[in-house]
Amino acid sequence: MARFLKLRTPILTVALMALLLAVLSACASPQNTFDPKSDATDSILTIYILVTVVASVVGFAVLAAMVWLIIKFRAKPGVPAKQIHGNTKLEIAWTIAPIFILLIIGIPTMYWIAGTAEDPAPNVLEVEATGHQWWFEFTYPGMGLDGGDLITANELVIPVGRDIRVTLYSDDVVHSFWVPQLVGKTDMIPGRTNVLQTFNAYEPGLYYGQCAEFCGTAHALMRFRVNVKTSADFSTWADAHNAGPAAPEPGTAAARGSLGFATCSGCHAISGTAAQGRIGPDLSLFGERSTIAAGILDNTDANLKAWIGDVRSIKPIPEGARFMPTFNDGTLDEGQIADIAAYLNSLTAE
Ligand code: HEC
Ligand SMILES: [Cu+2]
Repeated sequence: MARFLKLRTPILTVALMALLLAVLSACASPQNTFDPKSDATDSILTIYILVTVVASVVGFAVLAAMVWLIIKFRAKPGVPAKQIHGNTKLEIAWTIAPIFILLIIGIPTMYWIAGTAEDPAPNVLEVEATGHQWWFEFTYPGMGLDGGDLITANELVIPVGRDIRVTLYSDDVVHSFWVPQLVGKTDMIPGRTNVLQTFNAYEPGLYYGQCAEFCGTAHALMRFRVNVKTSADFSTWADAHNAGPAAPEPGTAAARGSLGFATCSGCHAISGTAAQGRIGPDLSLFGERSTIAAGILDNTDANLKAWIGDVRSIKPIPEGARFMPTFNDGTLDEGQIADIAAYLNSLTAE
């Protein structure tokens, strides 16, 4: 029994670890940095593997030497300990060996770091990303109507196979821009312009991004998506964004909602319409978005209605003029909220 008690802790630990392994290995891993989907994250992974392999070799070598020394020079009854003072050969060896090890790590690392400063391809797509408490805004200079800005929010849409260069700004506090599978991670600092390493996405898809610098109460809920499209789909999206929505059919929920949206247009813009507010996220082509509320909820009718009704039930947003007000306090009734939701979801590229 006593023996079993002694054994219990290690057995429990091993069982727990096995359970964790089983549970975690079933996870979908949209933020897995071991599964890079761009040239930028590919080189980050290469450096990571190189450093890990070298560090493991050094670690095991030191451990093995230690075990060997402990056994060889253990206390033996009747044998007095040998007194040793210095060993020039050994000292030269353990000075030179680390120099080589650091060169093995340092040269390739420097090579890739220099690569991040290389000029991008001439057809590079320039995007500006601005961090707000607690959402992301994306501006494509020159791609909007009449050579103006095309602006979207919380879903960065980019073409596959083309160099992308993102310039980073912040509107309030320090945020950080991170898309683990595509590019990472650079701070967005108020009053300072940072430029993200140029990256080139390998495949179309939806990639997870998030703010990686604590920025206030809703920091953990400040996410976004990168929607990588084929170049044809990217152009279709940009054209539809600029063209603005077709007028909704009279008498439908969407038509009523388009009128009700006047309540919101002081803060939100929908290109091609009278709504041109810039305090909150641009909602053009909102029906194309996969998520709402800065990437935390799927874009479903129920979630959208809940968000419009009471944002504070979803995000800890302080009461204040610059944030979205609560609307189910009598400002809008359920029917009006449903109509506005229908209108927003009718904003698609077709
Ligand atoms: C006082 C300004 C203000 C008003 C008025 C306002 N909003 Fe917002 N809205 C915001 C801000 C700021 C955010 C970003 C909040 C966040 O995600 O942290 C936001 C976010 C949203 C989002 C999520 C957008 C996204 O990209 O995930 C939707 C949808 C939305 N608002 C709809 C509405 C509707 C519909 C109305 C009118 C009934 C409205 N808003 C009125 C400021 C406003
Ligand atoms: Cu942030």
